[in-house]
Amino acid sequence: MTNKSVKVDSPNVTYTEDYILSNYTYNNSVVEETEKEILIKPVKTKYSFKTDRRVVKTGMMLVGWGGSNGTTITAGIIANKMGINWRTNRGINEPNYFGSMFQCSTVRVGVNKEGQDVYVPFKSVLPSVNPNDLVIGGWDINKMNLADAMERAQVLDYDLTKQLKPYMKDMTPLPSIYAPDFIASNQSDRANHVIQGSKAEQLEKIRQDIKNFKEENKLDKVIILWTANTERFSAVVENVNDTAENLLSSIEDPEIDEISPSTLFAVASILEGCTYINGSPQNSFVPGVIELAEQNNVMLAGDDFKTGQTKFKSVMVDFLISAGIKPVSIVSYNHLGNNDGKNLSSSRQFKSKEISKSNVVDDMVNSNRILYEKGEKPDHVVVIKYVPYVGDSKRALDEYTSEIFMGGINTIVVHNTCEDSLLAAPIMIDLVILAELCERIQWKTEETEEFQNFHPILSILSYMLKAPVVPKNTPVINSLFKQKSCIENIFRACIGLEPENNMLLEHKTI
Ligand code: NAI
Ligand code: DG6
Repeated sequence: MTNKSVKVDSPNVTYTEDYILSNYTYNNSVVEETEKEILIKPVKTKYSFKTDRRVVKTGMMLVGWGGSNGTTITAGIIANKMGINWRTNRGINEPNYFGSMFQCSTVRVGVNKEGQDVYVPFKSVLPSVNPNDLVIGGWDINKMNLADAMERAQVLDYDLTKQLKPYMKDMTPLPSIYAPDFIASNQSDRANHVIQGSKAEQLEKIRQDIKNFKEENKLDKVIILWTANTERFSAVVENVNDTAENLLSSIEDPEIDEISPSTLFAVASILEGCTYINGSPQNSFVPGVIELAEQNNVMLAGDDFKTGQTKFKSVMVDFLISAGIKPVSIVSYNHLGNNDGKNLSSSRQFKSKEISKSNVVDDMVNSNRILYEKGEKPDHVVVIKYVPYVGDSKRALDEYTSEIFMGGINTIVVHNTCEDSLLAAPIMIDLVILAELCERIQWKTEETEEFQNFHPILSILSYMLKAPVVPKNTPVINSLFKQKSCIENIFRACIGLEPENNMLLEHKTI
């Protein structure tokens, strides 16, 4: 598929040198429910979208850069940028971005004169950063250089790592914040590269690191992504981390321990005006962080990359329930042998992951009062076991048991084997590229005078996240189909196109 530019010819869309301006009517319905009826009234809201077309030099800083995900995303981007091919028993491989929904999926934009559907790369709908152009840096509590760390992770083929080593040997993570109470004790031998000092000094050091990275690489913006170990949940404590003001003063208070490294990174990012993404399950975004982001109008997205088992689940359960079938038991078992698995073999860190992997069908269950009574849920169990031998090659086994027609029981069993980090790396790329793009989109309605950004909590990125954080009092969407439609249709609105409705009426009214 060629990389042609996409342009919409419509009175509702204007292309200037710097912006794409679109007028868009959002159709929704307001529902009133009485004892006798459900009354649905269609409503229209007129939106204007303004997308900045200027794609600027962007940096991506990874917390946990020396880990399996951190080294794999770095290696993958370098291999793509340098066009490095490598040999395996099956022949010559070329680098690609498979697994990146934005880089490698397509969008239907209409029909041609012959009545055939026309698809364009999703990434061509709006101007975006090419992942090859991302400048990469980051932190790790372990000081190993990225070339050796890539070998330690044992994710990529031997011939590829051999060719990549010269590009990565001089990449060394910056020292990071280590708080032993937040990650598993089995990680302590990795912590040989840590920032000393009080929380306030650590925060200041991270802020300075971001400033230096930006300046040294002449970057216009930086996005920070947590791909370090899963931490235990932080307690949300009144007067400690419940408001932005309390959180900032707790950071200054040496007596207060309940501020996790990931929360400190989020605060540093916000204060430096950088979007922060949480790829792990812990609650880095305590209420004080969210308030601080809102006050500073800096974007946040989280929690926990949705890569394999959960992505499949958010398709499978959506399919079953929307087919009128009732899942009653979901058992998800997985074993893996990488450092993530080792960290998760500790109960408090496992708990964080268990929570993010367990709430992922709630919206689908709650959408169907024919199958489920209010409050009723399928049994849902998540098991994770650490088996060092299998390394990054995670084995995931799922059993879905459902009630079907006339008392029948249907059991579906799925077994998935895959390198976990090869699933995660393209999702991390999507998160960064799409977050950067979202920073350049503004909207207004007839009621609002000024253009403004999306809400700082970027729920639009839910597709890539297991436990999407959303603005207060707004729904959490886990269904993968709805999540994909959300991104696609918002981007279509930015170029004045209607949502994809799949009606294909032109083929049904001949
Ligand atoms: P990993 O254990 O290989 O890498 C984590 C890195 O973080 C290590 O190099 C460690 O030294 C470093 N680290 C720990 N605490 C740190 C801190 N405070 N500051 C800086 N660095 C620190 O783990 P992996 O496989 O790369 O996964 C990373 C995270 O992504 C984990 O939390 C995992 O649960 C999460 N995740 C991974 C998915 C996958 O498919 N690989 C999917 C969803 C989430
Ligand atoms: C074992 O569950 C380790 C975890 O880090 C997962 O591999 C990771 O969260 C991916 O989970 P999922 O459910 O998206 O495949």
